[in-house]
Amino acid sequence: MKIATGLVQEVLEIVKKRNPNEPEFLQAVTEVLVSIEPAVQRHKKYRDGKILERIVEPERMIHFRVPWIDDKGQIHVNRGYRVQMNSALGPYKGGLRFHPTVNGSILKFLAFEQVFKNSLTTLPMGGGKGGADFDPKGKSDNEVMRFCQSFMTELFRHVGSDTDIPAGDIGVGGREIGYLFGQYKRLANEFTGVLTGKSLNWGGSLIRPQATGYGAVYFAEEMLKTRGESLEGKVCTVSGSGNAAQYTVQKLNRVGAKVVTMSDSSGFIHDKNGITEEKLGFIMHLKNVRRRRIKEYAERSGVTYVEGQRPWDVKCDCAFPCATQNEITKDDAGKLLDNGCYLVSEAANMPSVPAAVDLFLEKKILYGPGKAANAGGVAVSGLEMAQNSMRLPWPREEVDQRLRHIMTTIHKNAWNTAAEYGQPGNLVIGANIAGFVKVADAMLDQGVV
Ligand code: NDP
Ligand code: 2IT
Repeated sequence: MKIATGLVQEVLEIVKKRNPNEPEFLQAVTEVLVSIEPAVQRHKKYRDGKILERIVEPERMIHFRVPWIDDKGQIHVNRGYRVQMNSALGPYKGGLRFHPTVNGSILKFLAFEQVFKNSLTTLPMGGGKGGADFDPKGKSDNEVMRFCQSFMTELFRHVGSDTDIPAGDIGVGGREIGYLFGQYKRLANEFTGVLTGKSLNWGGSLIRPQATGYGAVYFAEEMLKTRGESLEGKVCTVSGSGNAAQYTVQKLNRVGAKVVTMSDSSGFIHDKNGITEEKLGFIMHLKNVRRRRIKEYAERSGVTYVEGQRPWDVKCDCAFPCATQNEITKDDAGKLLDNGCYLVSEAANMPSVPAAVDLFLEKKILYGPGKAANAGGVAVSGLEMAQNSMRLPWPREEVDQRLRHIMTTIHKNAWNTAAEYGQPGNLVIGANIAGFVKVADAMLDQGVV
């Protein structure tokens, strides 16, 4: 990564001092600030308006106690959060993560990324993120419901369809959104689009479940087009086996690629013959209904299962990280490159450590950073909000076409911005500057707030 200088270095020092022991937040802020430095140097108005100093500070951050009772009658206490990062472009928008590792640093990094990602979508959404250090694994549906009800009992006073609209992320899928929505409706006495990712028959949008994965594949197609190529016949590795991973694999199959790996936090499966749509059906049932481990796929079909490892040393043309932050280390990036991988499209948020990103950029492979490549999820959330406001659902084809158009636009915008700043092909710089400029200009328009 380029070394920070001048103003950026000063702001990073403040961020470090104000947010001790928050490595993920610092990582995300450093990456963005270093790459937008040329825009800040070019435009005095951003320096005079103290945009960098303001943009790194959440507008509001809430954390709260979430007490709940398990099936045996035992009381548990978790910590819930909502980070309302920036509302220059619209109401706060971003997912909720339920995972035992959740803390302020992780949610602030995610909320920070969300601000620029949402700006790139072209839709009117600010950025936020929330969640809890609750682990849904091994909990009954009733326990998850009681947890969600307790969580929303506090959160409901801070959110609303024109204020802050949460959605899913790791550990929060259709089931959790349902329980959260039910409790919001009961407390607020209103049926509004306060959450996205809702079920189809009560306000959800077609294609929202698919959107993150489909979007990451559409983004990969746009990157390949710049070299006159397509995904047909490409061997792809995918990590994760949740929402983002499942629909990445589904779309990759449909465009003629071959997916050879998927994973969960216990290990990865390697199916040389390809995880076809039929085999994916088994994984979807395994993960979404039975909620078991990916290992069972290997046991059933006799393919390789590698315990405790990630899939990055498996030979591939294209890699789609779909699990979590920092899942591609510098070593992993080296292995990917040595094995001939020349495209990485990030469905997960910040899955590559900074040194891995540096390697991808240095080798000039096609690299789509998360805030661009995975923006399809929140983009269709934005389309769900539009449909809720109109009280009219759009057909599948319309939402899918809009999603495809948004991903193409994000790629074009990042590509053109990179060229404008003398870094052709560098989508990190392109996405960060393009996302930043819109937010910064809106902040200037709205005064010192
Ligand atoms: P899910 O909970 O549906 O799936 C998460 C997957 O990642 C699971 O396979 C899980 O394994 C694995 N995983 C989670 N944490 C870890 C970890 N610490 N180490 C290894 N594996 C892990 O979440 P999503 O698919 O929704 O989210 C995946 C990624 O995509 C996240 O980075 C999220 O922020 C990002 N994203 C999601 C969007 C959405 O709309 N859902 C939109 C944009 C980005 P296990 O089951 O063992 O925990
Ligand atoms: O990281 C993300 O963009 C998401 N988890 C989706 C957020 C949303 O509001 O749909």
